[in-house]
Amino acid sequence: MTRYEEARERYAVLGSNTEQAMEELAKIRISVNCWQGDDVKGFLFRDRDLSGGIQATGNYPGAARTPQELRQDMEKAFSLIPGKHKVNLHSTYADTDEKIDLDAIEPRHYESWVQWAKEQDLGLDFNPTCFSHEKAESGYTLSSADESIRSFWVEHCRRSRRVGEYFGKELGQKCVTNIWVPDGSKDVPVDRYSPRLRLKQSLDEIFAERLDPAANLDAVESKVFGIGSESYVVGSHEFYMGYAMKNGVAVCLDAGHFHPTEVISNKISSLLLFSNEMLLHVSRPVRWDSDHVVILDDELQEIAFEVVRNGLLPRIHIGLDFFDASINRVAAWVIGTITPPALPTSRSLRPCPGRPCGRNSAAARTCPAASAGWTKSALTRNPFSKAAPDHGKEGKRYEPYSGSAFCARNVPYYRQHVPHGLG
Ligand code: RNT
Ligand code: ZN
Repeated sequence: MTRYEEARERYAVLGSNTEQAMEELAKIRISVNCWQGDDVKGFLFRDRDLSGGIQATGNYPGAARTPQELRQDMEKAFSLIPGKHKVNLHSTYADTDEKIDLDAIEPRHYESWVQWAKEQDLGLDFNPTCFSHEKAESGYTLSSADESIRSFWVEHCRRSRRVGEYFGKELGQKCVTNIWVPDGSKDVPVDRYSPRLRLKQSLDEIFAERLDPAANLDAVESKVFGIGSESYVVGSHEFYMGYAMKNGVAVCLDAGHFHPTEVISNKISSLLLFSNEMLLHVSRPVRWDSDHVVILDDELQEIAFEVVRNGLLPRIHIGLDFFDASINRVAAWVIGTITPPALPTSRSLRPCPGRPCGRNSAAARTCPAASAGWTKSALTRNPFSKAAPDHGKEGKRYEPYSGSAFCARNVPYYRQHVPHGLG
């Protein structure tokens, strides 16, 4: 009897059908964020720094520099991730030689992405990019008091929705077009009301055009604070909750966008009583909205319990949102999508299943020498390493990077440099 068959029997005793569970699992398309591959730079404005109060820290080599490199890196990541998924694009990832600004984007600037998605059997999601741009320098975009700035971003978002609809129609899978704006202020503002009024007006203008709901789902993403917007964020949770409920758009809950002890797992069951669909940005805040690579921690399990136990899977769009430039970016995608239990938390700490190098087993992360090479980072710590002495032997099945993201030359996989063109 294989270990799986044994597990299947034991689960059956508890009333769980593992075959059925895996069938359900195979239907879930996770929207993998393209921006992990190049530190949120995009291709339209390569020389502009990331702004908007978000940061990709680290200087690990190998960030993608072109759409071709990014796609190649994502193909590598998807080759290590079971299932069929989606890719989440920002508008700045347009693949074009034209010098266009964000108020001029059109579906044709994303044709190569659609072509690639068709070839790879992937879906696509989309995001207007209201940051890293000279017109976002004041810290206000859709809520700007400067009409020329506000209308620029309205136009950008209107066009973004059309790109989303184009994706949905071309690929026969609904595209989620998610709006997040960084608008807010570092210190206590005199007037909290007017920017929110303007944001509401901008959203009304953006959503005025009716698009095919089978091809595009609009979502709006709130935040409690960002770097430089510590005291006031225009698009707060209450703002977007109210807007979404009244106007029939979806709410996006990002796990890193709430107070440190506030969890999104406890919001899903309320939100979906009043809204048909929602978007999750599965992220991992570490003390703040730090966008660490997702791991299977207690909150992620709790989110999954909420979604699955309440039968909400068909109404929830699961997207990833992390950008860690300090580790191997391909490995980051793999880790963040299959979410190995990397930390000894109360629920994820359990005896080693004895499945050497099994995918998605924490033990997989220590090959070939189970105890060698681990440093203090959370992603590197492995509570199981001593319990499974045969991991090293089994690990030899794996080639250095080109064969697997998990094992190479005693070096934890995410510390390896991945030059472009491998794989
Ligand atoms: C920022 C939001 C937003 C971005 C991406 C890049 O705080 O989480 O979703 O991370 O759009
Ligand atoms: Zn997000």
